[in-house]
Amino acid sequence: MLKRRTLVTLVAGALLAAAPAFAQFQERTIKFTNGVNEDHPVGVGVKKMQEVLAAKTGGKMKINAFWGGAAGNDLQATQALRAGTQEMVCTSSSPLVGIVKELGVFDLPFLFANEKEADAVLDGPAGVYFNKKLEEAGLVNLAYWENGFRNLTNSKKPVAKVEDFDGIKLRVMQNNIFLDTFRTLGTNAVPMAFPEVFTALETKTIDGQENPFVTIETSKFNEVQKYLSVTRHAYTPFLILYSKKLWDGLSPQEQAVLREAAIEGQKVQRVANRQLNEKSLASLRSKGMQVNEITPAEQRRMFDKVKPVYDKNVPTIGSEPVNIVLDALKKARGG
Ligand code: TK8
Repeated sequence: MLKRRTLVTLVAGALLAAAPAFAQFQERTIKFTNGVNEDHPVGVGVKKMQEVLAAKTGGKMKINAFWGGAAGNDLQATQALRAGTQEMVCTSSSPLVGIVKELGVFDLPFLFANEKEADAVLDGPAGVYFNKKLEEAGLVNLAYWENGFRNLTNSKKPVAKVEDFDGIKLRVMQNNIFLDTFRTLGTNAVPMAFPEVFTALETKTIDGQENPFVTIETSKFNEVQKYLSVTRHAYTPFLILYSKKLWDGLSPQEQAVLREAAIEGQKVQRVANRQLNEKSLASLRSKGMQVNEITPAEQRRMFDKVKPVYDKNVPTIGSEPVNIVLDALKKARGG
């Protein structure tokens, strides 16, 4: 039997031994904002990040997450990161083209065919290339997460073929390539930040919008949208950004643990998103949305119609990022 004093000494010794393990970490509360709601798989990824941080920093580093655009839109948040007044944001790449023009590649219509291609591009040298561009703009990208393939919804009419886009007043992200694409397809496209979309749809200021199934469902757009068309016209990745200004003030251990947490988060987030994708489509149907599948032939017609968008926008994006992505795609397609 251990004497009481021995036990106390042992426990105290263990505590002392444990303390230096977390000495490289400071008490930090990291502000993280995004536009989707917490039941989006981004919530699964953030929860994972919180768990990793709790375990690896002895609870010293914490993420305080704001959902549903409650703390402003993603572009404002990204500017706050650059200014060093906010730590983190999860944002689509598209609203950031005014900051990093090279990201416009991801807005080119019908670029990726499936998630496998997206992963191959983003997790390879192309992903590293964009991370470098982001860093030059004051943004550290910890990982690429997934929003998914974007699909059209509207409250006006079923859209099954190219001609049906005509006359729909459509919200697009704050992004010239999306504007160009959807104007070319015949819609009256207007740029708008994500947190304003639900109300604009509800008040019929706009007829439609485009987002992946999971985002449509978790943002409840089905409550104000009748028609869903499976267009899969773009895959615009989520970026998990950290303010470079604030990043540079972190210890190497803090930086390493944040990167690790974002990659652990990526794994579970992508899995959750992909599992939910088809379920969300079924669920949107059962909640009353009328779904139009787009035939491959019709998707081809859409692609032919928006081809001029490539010619017009590639010079602005730059041939370097476009070629890097096209090369990565070629490899992914086994060519
Ligand atoms: C969420 C946005 C959104 C995006 C958009 O913050 O704006 O339509 O697809 O999912 O990043």
